[in-house]
Amino acid sequence: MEAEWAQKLVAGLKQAGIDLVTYLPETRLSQILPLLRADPAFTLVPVASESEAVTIGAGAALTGKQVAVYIECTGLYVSCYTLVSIARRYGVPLLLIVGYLGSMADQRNNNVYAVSGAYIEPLLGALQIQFQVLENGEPMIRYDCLKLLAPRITDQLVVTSLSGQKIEWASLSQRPGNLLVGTMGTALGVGMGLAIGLPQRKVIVLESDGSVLLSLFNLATLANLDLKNLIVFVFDNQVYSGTRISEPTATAGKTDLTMMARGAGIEQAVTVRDLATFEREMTVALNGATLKFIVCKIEESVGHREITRTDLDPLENKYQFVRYLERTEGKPIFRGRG
Ligand SMILES: Cc1ncc(C[n+]2csc(CCOP(=O)(O)OP(=O)(O)O)c2C)c(N)n1
Ligand SMILES: [Mg+2]
Repeated sequence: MEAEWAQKLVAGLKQAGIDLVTYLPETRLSQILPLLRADPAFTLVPVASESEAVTIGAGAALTGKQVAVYIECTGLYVSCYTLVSIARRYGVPLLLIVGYLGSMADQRNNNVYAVSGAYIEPLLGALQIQFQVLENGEPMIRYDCLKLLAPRITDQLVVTSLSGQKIEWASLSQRPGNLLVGTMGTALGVGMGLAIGLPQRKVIVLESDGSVLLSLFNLATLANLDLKNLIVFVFDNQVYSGTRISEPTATAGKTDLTMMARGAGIEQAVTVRDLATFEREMTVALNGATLKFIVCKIEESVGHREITRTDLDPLENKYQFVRYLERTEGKPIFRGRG
C-alpha cells in the first residue's frame, strides 16, 4: 500500500471518530499500523486471534468506544463465529478493515492467495455484513469511464443528459442508437420510457448529479417499475459544471444520490469511486438482466470544453435514432406521415 493511501485511510478513521483499533497484523495494509500508533487519538489493541479482535472490540464498543477491527481476510474465516455470536447477535457496531489478500486487484495475487480471496465477498454477503471494496483510491474522471463503455456498445441504446455527458459521449461514439437529449432533468425519464417500450433491448442512461436532482421523482417511479433492461450511470462531479462557474450541487454537501435511490426503493443502487470498480460494475450491469443504478463519484473535469461539439441537430438525431430502431426492431414507428 502506498504511503499516501495509508495516510488517507488513517485520516479517514480519525475523521469518522474511530478511537480504538483491535488488530492482528497482515501484509497488504500494514503501513497503517505505525501511523495509528503515532497518533494519540487511537488506542491500539494487538490480539492473538481475529476471533478475539471481535470479542474485545465488541466489549470496548459496549463502553462507548468507536471500534475498528483490522485483520487480513483470512481472519474473517477465523472470526466468523464471534462475528455472528457476539457482534451480530448483540448488534454491536464494529468497522472491519480487511486486507483483501487474493483479490483480483491484489498485486501479489497467486494461486495460494487467490483461494483465500475467492470466498470473501460471498462470505460477507452470507453474514449480511455490508462492505465496500476499496481499490487504489485514484479519483476518476468521466471521460475515462466513457472510454471504457464506448467499445462495449453493440445494440444498446444510450441516452445522455447535458454538458460533458453529451459532448464526451458524442465524440467517443457516433452510433445511431445514441439519443443525445442534452437537457437537464429529462434523460432518465426518456430512458425509462425507451426501456418500457422495448423491454428486450438494453437501455443505458448517462446522467449527471444536477440533472438527477432536478428529476428526483424519477427515482420513486423507477423503483416501482423495476425495469430489468435499464442501466443508469450518474456522473456525480458534485458541481453544476456545465454553467462554467461550477457552483456546488447538493451532493457536494450532505446529499447522497445512492442513498436517495435506495430510499426510493432502487435496492441495486451503488456508488463507484475508482475506475477498476467502475469497469467491474459496468461489466456486471451489461451482462446482467436487472436494473442497475450506478452513481459514479468523479472529479470535475473540463476536458469536454475543448472537444468539438457534435453537429447533429436534435431532430436529425431523433430521426436517425428512430429509423435505427425501425431497422433493428423490424417494425414501423413513424407511420402514415408521407
Ligand atoms: C432546467 C435547467 N435549468 C438550468 C439550466 C442551466 N444549466 C446548464 S448546464 C447546468 C449544470 C448541469 O449540472 P449537472 O447536471 O450536474 O451536469 P455537469 O455539467 O456537472 O456535468 C445548468 C444548471 C438548464 N440547462 N436547464
Ligand atoms: Mg454535475
